[in-house]
Amino acid sequence: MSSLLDLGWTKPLDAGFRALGASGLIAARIAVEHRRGYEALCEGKGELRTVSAFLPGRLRRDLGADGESLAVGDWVALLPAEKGLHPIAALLPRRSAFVRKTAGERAVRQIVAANLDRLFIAMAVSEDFNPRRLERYLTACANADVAPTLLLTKADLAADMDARIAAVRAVAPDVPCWPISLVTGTGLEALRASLEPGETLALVGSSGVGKSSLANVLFGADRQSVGAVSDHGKGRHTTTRRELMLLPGGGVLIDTPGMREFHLWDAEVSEGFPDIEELSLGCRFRDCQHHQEPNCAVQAAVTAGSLDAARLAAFHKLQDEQDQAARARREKGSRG
Ligand SMILES: Nc1nc2c(ncn2[C@@H]2O[C@H](COP(=O)(O)OP(=O)(O)OP(=O)(O)O)[C@@H](O)[C@H]2O)c(=O)[nH]1
Ligand SMILES: [Mg+2]
Ligand SMILES: [Zn+2]
Repeated sequence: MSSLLDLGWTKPLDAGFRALGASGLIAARIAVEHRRGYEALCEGKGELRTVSAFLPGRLRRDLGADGESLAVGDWVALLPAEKGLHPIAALLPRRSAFVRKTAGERAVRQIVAANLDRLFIAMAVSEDFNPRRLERYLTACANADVAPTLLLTKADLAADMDARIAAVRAVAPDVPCWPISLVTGTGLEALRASLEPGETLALVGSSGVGKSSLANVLFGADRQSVGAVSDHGKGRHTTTRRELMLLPGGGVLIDTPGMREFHLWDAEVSEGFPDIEELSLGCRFRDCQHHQEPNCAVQAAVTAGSLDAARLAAFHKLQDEQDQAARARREKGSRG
């Protein structure tokens, strides 16, 4: 028998739910977002069931006024169903939100998943492998207070796994990094053993790296469609929507569509670069940008060979992106 606890229900959520005061409300977790509504998981007769829900205009406007929207992983209070559809009465307090800026011209904040405990960043050891992209994901994690775990997928295709791991360690010395292969079974036992009941996990990464294949292994069933070819990556996405599903041992996993690019939304870049942050304590100027300033400890580390110049360049690039985005937001704001 499954309950809200398996979905990640907590004491603070319970308190938030009770504080709403109204009777007849149903606690539920958003599992899928459709064009016109949502699927939510809730308790019914001692079991978990899926119900359809919609966001009434008033609540949508209230959330929108705070720059918010509803996302997969959110906890909500539902009203009793009207013609099979539950109106959403309230959004319960969010513990965390993993966000990105959508790709393309129209830059908007997109919540990839809400109320996460851990984020599995799936990166294949093959062509997909890219430490610079990893830095972006890790910076977003640090800003969202979500613990990252790197899954080096398709480990069976690695020509030199030690070199891959060394490249990861250079940008993420403290992040758990697990080689995973569905072909040889590498890493699966440890991954399963790490799952905690009631924990909320999400799988993110490029298209075709094996997220849904891995999700199916963890679900112990073919819940998610899987790409037919082993390395598509040419803009074809097999998974087209985010979906939260219950794991056999309790806890939930959110599978997500592959992301072609990962752009940060309103992030503090230094949080993703603790090594540079620490070095900068030795810079002469408090507000040193680590370019040409005199007595810059960060530049000194590059000269001494203890900090990779490419990593500092990546740091500067992300910071420029964030500065530009902040300017654009201010201009948009002042234009109304
Ligand atoms: N060699 C190898 N192939 C794998 C492994 N895991 C998955 N694949 C293959 O990779 C392809 C893509 O897998 P998916 O699980 O659909 O990838 P995805 O990350 O969910 O892709 P999107 O849904 O498009 O984001 C499939 O053909 C899988 O069989 C692995 O460990 N080794
Ligand atoms: Mg998929
Ligand atoms: Zn400096």
